[in-house]
Amino acid sequence: MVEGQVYPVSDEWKKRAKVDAEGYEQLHGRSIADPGSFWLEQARRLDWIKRPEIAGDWSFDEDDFHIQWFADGKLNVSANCIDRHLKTRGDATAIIWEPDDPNEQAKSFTYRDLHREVCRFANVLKREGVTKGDRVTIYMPMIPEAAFALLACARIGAIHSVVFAGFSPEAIAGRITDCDSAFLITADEGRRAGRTVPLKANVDKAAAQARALKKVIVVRATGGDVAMTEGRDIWYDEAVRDVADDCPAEPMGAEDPLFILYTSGSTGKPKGVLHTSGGYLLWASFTHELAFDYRPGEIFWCAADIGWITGHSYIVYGPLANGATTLMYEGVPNWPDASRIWQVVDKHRVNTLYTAPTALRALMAEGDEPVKATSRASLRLLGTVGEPINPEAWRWYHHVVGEDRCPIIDTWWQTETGGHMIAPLPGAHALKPGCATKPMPGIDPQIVDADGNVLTGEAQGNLVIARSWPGQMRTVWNDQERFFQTYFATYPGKYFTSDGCRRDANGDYWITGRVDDVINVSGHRMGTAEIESALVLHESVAEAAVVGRPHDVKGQAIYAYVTLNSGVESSEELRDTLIKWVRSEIGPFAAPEAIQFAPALPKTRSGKIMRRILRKIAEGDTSSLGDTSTLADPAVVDHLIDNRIS
Ligand code: 6R9
Repeated sequence: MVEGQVYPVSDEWKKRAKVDAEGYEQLHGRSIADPGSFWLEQARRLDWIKRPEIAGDWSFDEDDFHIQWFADGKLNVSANCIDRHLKTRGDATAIIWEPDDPNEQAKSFTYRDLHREVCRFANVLKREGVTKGDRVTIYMPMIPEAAFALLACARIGAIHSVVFAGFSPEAIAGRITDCDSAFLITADEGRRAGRTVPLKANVDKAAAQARALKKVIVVRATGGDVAMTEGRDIWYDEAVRDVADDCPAEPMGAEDPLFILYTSGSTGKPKGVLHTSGGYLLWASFTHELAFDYRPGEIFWCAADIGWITGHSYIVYGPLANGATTLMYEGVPNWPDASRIWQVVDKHRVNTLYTAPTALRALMAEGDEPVKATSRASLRLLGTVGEPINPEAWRWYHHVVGEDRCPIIDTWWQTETGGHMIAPLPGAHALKPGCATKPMPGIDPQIVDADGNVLTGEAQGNLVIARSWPGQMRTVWNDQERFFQTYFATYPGKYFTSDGCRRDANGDYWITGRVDDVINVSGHRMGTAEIESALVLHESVAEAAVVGRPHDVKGQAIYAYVTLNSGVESSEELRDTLIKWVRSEIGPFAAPEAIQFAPALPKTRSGKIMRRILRKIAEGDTSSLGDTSTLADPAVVDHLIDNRIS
């Protein structure tokens, strides 16, 4: 990594930014010295039905473990994202929607339009029997109705659980069952890069396994032909015809659940991360305004999918809470050609673009011409999220895309954290390619060694957060014990992020990547254990071990070692079958790039698979396998090296 390269805050940004270096020091200082009054003051950015008088009430200690924020406050999240803007910004654009196909018409919705659409959606949900506290699964393409559906749930106090539209029927069924969701919202089909995705057909397959499911609401998106099950499925466009345009917003406790979002961890089963109403919305709004220096009237484009936390916090909740204009894009950055993302920037005069390093690497591979063919004059700020950004991609983004005039906000955070945790503020922090720089106000990061000793000054180790913040997840759905064990047992009294981190001499934080068995493929977070579980479900497979290896565009690619049941012969055909199997068990993005058949896996004498060795072999770095003396059978390793897939 090139060190020492620093991009100071420009004079222009020093002048125009809401928070400068001194302002940041003050904000952060106060947030740590007096969190109670700091957060009660910040709480004023929301519209409360009952204003809270207590801020954080939490303890990470096992015998008194609890996390609450603004617990005596009452509000409604959808009213905060819509109704309160009607008086001053009713005719301002809330959502711009850009379709997959550039020849189709874009759409836009003012805050007043959004109010009507969300109220009508909420009234349909109510009529179908959805009530406060019910779980509603949302399996939607990137169409405006996806945002309406989230906000409609929030309006009536239902808990949404969005399942990314790339997930398979098996994955949907597992998530429906885990949170006992009787309702599901989907579309006939999705569209991406000119292809259709059979969403309703996937839901039908999932429904066969998910007995909790009672009602399916289907939005007509493509007009494609789909089967409807009498008594269970209804068309949204028919249901919405005769509902009222207004729907009162349900008063909710600040700690009432807002949504569940499933995410991968180091064990097999995805965890239902639960976020609540007041703290989450405050955090989404606060971080969106600060990190992106957001001002009314600006066009904000978060090019993520609503199926991930980034879409929840920075397409829907953060921008709309701030009265922003948020752009929602149905397609992919490089279709029909490598200029598309920049054409969309020009077409809608986007001011801030927030995307993932993997997308930038894919675009960078197409050269500078597709970028230079566009103007991009509207851009003033760029952001990245999802994985560490390599300095080469960072510099390309800065120099070619932003023409050296737009700061890059490299935001480190997680599904669990609700919003940005470590990120530069554009008017306050000098930028370094690949560095997330400084903690947001309220965030108290520490670097610890394996024994939990807190390291000071320049240091490298595991990243923990020493105190709660409003956007912190509150529990794993239905599994408080797992919540505690996963995040608070490793380093008592602290939230363990599972990321490695280095702090440099300036006190800037550099995220080095996961220290658990979670891999990041094109910004999709996956547990290796999840892919292994899927592989061993196949009748031919006895055992599987999955690791990530570096990939130029995707960041990491999936490399699987598979031991077959006795009597089963390995073949190219079986390899293809297993790749298809994983696609159908989890989703296309989880398909291994390489499957190596292995008669045995390297294990310790106590039977633990030595993943460190498997990782090295997959990377082709076999000269430094480290200590193999604890292996039960060292000969296994030679066989693996000889049969490595390059
Ligand atoms: C928001 C999101 C979380 C994991 C996280 C870390 C990695 C995210 C990063 C980053 C380095 C950044 N990560 N942003 N690593 N620099 N700016 O991505 O949530 O899908 O839960 O993934 O992603 O490893 O632990 P999620």
